Amino acid sequence: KDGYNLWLQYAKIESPELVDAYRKNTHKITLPQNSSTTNIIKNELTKAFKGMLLTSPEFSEKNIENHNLVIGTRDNFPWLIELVDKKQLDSLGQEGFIIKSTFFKDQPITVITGNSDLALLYGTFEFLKLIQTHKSISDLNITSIPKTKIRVLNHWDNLDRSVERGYAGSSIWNWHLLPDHIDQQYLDYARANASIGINGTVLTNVNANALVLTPSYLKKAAALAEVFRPYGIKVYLTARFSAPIEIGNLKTADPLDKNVQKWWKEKAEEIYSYIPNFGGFLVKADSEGQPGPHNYGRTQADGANLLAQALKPFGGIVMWRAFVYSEDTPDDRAKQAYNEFKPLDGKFDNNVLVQVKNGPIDFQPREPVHPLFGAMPQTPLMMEFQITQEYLGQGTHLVYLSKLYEEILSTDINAKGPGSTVAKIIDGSLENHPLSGMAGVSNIGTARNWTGNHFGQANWYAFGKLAWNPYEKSEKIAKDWIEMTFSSDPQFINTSLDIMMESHEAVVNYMTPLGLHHIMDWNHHYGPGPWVTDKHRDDWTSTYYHQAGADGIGFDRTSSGSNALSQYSSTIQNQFTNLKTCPEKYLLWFHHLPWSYQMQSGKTLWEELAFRYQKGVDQTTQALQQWSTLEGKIDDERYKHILSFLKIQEKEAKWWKNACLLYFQQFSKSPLPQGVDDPKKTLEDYKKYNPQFVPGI
Ligand code: BDP
Repeated sequence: KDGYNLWLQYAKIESPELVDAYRKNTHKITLPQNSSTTNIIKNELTKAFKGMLLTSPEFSEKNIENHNLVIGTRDNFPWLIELVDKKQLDSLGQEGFIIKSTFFKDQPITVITGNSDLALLYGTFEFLKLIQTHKSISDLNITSIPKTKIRVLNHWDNLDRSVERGYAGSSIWNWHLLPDHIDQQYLDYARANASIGINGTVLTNVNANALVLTPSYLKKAAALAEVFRPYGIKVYLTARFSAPIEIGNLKTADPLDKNVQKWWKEKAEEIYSYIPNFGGFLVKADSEGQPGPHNYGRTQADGANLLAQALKPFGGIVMWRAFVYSEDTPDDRAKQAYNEFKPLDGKFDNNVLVQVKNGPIDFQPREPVHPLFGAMPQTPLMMEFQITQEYLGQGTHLVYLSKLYEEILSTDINAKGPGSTVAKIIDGSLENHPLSGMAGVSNIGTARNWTGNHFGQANWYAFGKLAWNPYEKSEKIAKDWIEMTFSSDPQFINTSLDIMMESHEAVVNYMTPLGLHHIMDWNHHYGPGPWVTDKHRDDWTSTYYHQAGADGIGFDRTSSGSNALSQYSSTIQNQFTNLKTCPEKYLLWFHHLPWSYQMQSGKTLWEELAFRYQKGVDQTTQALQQWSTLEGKIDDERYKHILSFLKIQEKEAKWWKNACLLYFQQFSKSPLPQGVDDPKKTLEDYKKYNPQFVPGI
């Protein structure tokens, strides 16, 4: 019970009635062995039923008489066409599946079908989830088709096995021992991802090292690709734009240079000779020191198309990141990606997706939606969420990120009238794009439980579920996850669910309430640092973002300020410009307001800010108390691990609250309102704390 098995615990089911019902429906399984994927299905079912039902099902490849679970494609069982409508089957594509309770010659059976072995694997995991969550399996009629095509993890893993913004140990890719040694963890990784529908992995950091494109590393990547293939997972690599210079001995990486184009074409051919099902490239260019087309006076489209053309003959794609901003540009950082990319709409090749972070700055605890969503109708836009909690307490704080993801996906950006949600943009349905996708910056490392914090697993799980179906609800996802991972005890489920569902609002409250952002400490991004100022880049300081002074606080992004609001649809512009209709959660993102400004609650802005910080602390205290009531409900190992992390979180929530309030109080010059606890230390004390040493607050 160390968490290694993630949500695939397959814990023994205690209720004899349930066990009986499940056994009746699963003890004889028909499953043709076509491929390594069907072999994986067989092993999964064996493992699952042994764990949950203490049985070993009987398998047959063909025989259906007296069998009760039939798993196969139309090619395996031509009679399926009579049970499942042909049109319906056709609509499933290669990954969708159907699970249906039906009859075979008067004999009740459950059928799991689809158009590929991978679809059968996905269907099997869904079927097992029903049993893991103690649902009835006697009257099923489920059709599930992924809404997005490319569902990838982005590993920010370096070749030396360090992980940029990783808080769960080292990289799981052991480059030193690859390709000769295939670690069991690679298989377990692929299995876990397949169980939630993830179908791709970018192995390397966006701050890329060109060496990964050299033959010795390609052989290693190929070994991983081979392990992942039966699980439906493609390997992608990050491409360093200057690779033709660094590993190709060319003098330039100019995208319009014939030799550069030739170099990438040959490189693509070489990669495919090692990895026949290679997915393509992810690229960070012209950003934070990474080279890119700007170096040659070219556009982002010139850069992306260079790689797209090289990959095209092999069916590969380019995920070109929109995270482009520069200290040399005088404009508000929040506006720069839009300024750069919007004019290029329609200029990208059709195997390019532009990958956009959920918000316009950088994975803050809360950001409004990125203005590029809805602004590039001719270009497939891919969502980039961060699963690793760079700005949200990293490895220690319990934050269920699905709420953040859902908030963004369900935002109506009104690009084509009401109902134009971000989900519809990223699944391609709003503009009928055949390509679509969602990327999640991975939180996985060598930690025994994969993610450091046990609840970090929920964010990996939820990302997969939302990539498959961006309309799914966080609460449902969390409930399933808790039950699959921990326990079916109703008190356990309800209490953990409460903690998870509150957790995102809590972290926003104790870190960056009311639309504040980017006020974390320098470089490590862990604790508070509203005082960070005077660095070599203004747009990496806190004072640039909060603008606190005697006159008030907040970044004016209306027409009297940076006018970032002009990048949104007129509906959003009007709503957010007007102080009466701007949601308070985004208030200081868009407005600079006096400390005495009256909030909806009737309190002044200063008082409200103080109360929000206090509320965040109180929410962590409550989570800790709630968790304490669960002792004995699950194994001690995970219970205690989580308990100690919640204690750290409570302490650090106080650190955030005290440091930020004391800092802002210098400008508001008002006392803390009643009900807000007095800090025990001075601002100077809090400034000295660092993540390695946070004393009692
Ligand atoms: C920021 C991280 C930095 C990443 C960058 C990116 O601080 O480490 O390289 O994003 O997304 O959040 O490229």
